[in-house]
Amino acid sequence: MAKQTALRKHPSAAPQATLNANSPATAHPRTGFDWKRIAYLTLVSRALDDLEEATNRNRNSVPREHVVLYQFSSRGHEMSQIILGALINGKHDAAGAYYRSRPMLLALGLSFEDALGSPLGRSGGFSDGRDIGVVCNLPNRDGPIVIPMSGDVGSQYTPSSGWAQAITYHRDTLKDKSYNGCMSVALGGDASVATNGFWAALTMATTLRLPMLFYIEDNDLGISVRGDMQTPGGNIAENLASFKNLFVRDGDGTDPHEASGLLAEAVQHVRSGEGPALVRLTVPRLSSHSGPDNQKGYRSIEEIASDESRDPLPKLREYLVPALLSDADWASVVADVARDVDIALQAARARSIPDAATISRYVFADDSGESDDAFGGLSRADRDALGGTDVPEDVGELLRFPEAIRRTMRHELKVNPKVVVFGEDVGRKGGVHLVTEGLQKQFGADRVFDTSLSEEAIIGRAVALAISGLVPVAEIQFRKYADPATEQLNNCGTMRWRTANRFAAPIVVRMPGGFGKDVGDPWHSLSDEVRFAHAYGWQVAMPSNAADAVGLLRFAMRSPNPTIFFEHRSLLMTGDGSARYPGDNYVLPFGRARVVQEGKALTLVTWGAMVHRCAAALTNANDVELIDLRTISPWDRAAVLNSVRKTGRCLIVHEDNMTAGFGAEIAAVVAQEAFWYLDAPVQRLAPLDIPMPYHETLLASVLPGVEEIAAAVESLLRQ
Ligand SMILES: Cc1ncc(C[n+]2csc(CCOP(=O)(O)OP(=O)(O)O)c2C)c(N)n1
Repeated sequence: MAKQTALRKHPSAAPQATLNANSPATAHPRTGFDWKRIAYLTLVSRALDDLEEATNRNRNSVPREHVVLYQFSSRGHEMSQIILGALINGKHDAAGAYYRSRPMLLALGLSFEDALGSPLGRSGGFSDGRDIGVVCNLPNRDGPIVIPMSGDVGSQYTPSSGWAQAITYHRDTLKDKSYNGCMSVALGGDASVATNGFWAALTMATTLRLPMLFYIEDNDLGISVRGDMQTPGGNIAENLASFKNLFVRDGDGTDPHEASGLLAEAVQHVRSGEGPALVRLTVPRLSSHSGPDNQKGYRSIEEIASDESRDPLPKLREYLVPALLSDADWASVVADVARDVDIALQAARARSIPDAATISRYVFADDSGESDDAFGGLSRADRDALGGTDVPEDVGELLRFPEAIRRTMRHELKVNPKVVVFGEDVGRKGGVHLVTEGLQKQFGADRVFDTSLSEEAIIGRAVALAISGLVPVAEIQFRKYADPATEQLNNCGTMRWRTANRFAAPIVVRMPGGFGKDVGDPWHSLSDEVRFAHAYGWQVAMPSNAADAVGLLRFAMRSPNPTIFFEHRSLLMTGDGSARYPGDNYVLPFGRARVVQEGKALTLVTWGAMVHRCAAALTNANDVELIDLRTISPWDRAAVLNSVRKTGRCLIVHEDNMTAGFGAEIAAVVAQEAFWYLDAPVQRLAPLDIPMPYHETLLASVLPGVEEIAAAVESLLRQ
């Protein structure tokens, strides 16, 4: 049974005489709020839900002409969200929200036409018809934004805490006064408090005392599962009573007086710089979970009726009429809403169907100049001012691979105050691979910093920092440990596309992986780079040497697209990747392969540390063309195809799994595009789908070795 409005106050709550003593009927409307506007928007939200939930009985209904498959009603949640929205008014405030948050967006300035046009899948709006209409976003250069939402429950939290950290960086490090008093808020349901994202963000916000509010709308239901499955006893506010550095409030989200009091108090706490707050308000869910859900089997008629009696809308009317508005005033607000929503509906219906010819746009930024309009990343002017050349200096000293990366970050930190470098142990220790050694000492702990042990928080934070205009360079300690951040990584990669270029989060993720010096194991030696090549919207660099690492990392740090920058462990641990420093301005664009050795008899394609094994395997094979791809997204198809058209033979070597490894992609392209030039089948040499083992002997038995590569070359040459 859904919890009723039982009011459980946090024990440390300051006495709230007016909150408890006055029922909505007797309390005078709280000052400081534009209650008429709150009533108007609450009624608008209700009217939008009415339209979308109406069946064909209603001639005017939206579903009549277009099935709104993903309708998530805000009925019951809307009033307290709109009250909260009225408090989110700082120039650089941001909200991280979820599918039931449209009322909050209305309060932050979402047009009613967009609010209806997006669920209809029409052009314009949140996503130009690319994403479901309840997954919203709201760019705004002069006021609060809504960070692009995702379909994954709980994924809104770490970008929200990341935005709170971005506020502190702009305010304290870049000395931008317009960030003073700004805050971030994350909205979530009671089930979302069970997610990794919630706890990762809570840890971040409380340890760093960030200006962030967690607003939990507790309707005691996930889809069908009750709140006591998500947190013991079903009340997250009670359970967080003793959480350090967290101001907690708990109350009734259907009572306008109480809800406005608790939210105002929490917002004031956050804005004053005291640290984060969490407000849990109980609300009824007055509809099914979503369009396709009929509540059968998990909610009785009595339960539904009991929730109906908690509808905040009549309570709001009772609170405002006659104390603040007359009956006639209320009626006139109702009439205004009907008129305005109808105008919006006609306009939304008149919007065109999205143009399918443009569907591939904005997976990546393009050169049209329009990509610059997206909210996030460096401006074009900032990037141009940084300059750069793709011609390396050839007089630089010989550098090992880790030093090359460190030196590049050091230079970029020096010339660009928007660069921040962070990850687990990257600060005082300088990273477990010592790549960031000395950087914190030189640039300070606000620019080079340690994070909590949460990869989801590292990437979610990076996303928000990038949206705020910074250049985040996040380190994931080992490739395998990016697994917990998969959701944030995927959502980062699709952001530009799914918001139709309204937002982008060009982050750089440095990630060591692959076999080490005579050592491997399933955790520290995973390579699996193909997963990122397969993910949408990511650039993937796999440098084989120090000079390329410098140019590719600098390119990534100035790019409008997100990048996975793979640092091979054997190159971090040995002198294999040493090369001459190509200079502080060297920028190597992605998708340009390097011909390591020219030849006419066979094309050998590889990348990363395998480049060195392949080179060693060719000591007696002078006529083999060795191609180092350098990047696998994008990859230099032209270089490979031109070479194969010349040689007629192609061997691909990599350390990632054979099955569906990136070699499979190359082989397919070569087979399709250069079939008539081939004198032999395309060959691949890669581990046979076995995880990396620990003992040296076992490792050697799994990885392609120099002799094996030489034998494969020889065999293919004979075919
Ligand atoms: C990571 C993830 N798991 C599962 C789902 C499917 N799902 C969508 S909403 C939902 C329930 C969420 O409930 P709550 O957070 O309480 O919000 P409410 O819908 O009650 O407002 C579930 C399980 C999802 N979208 N994302």
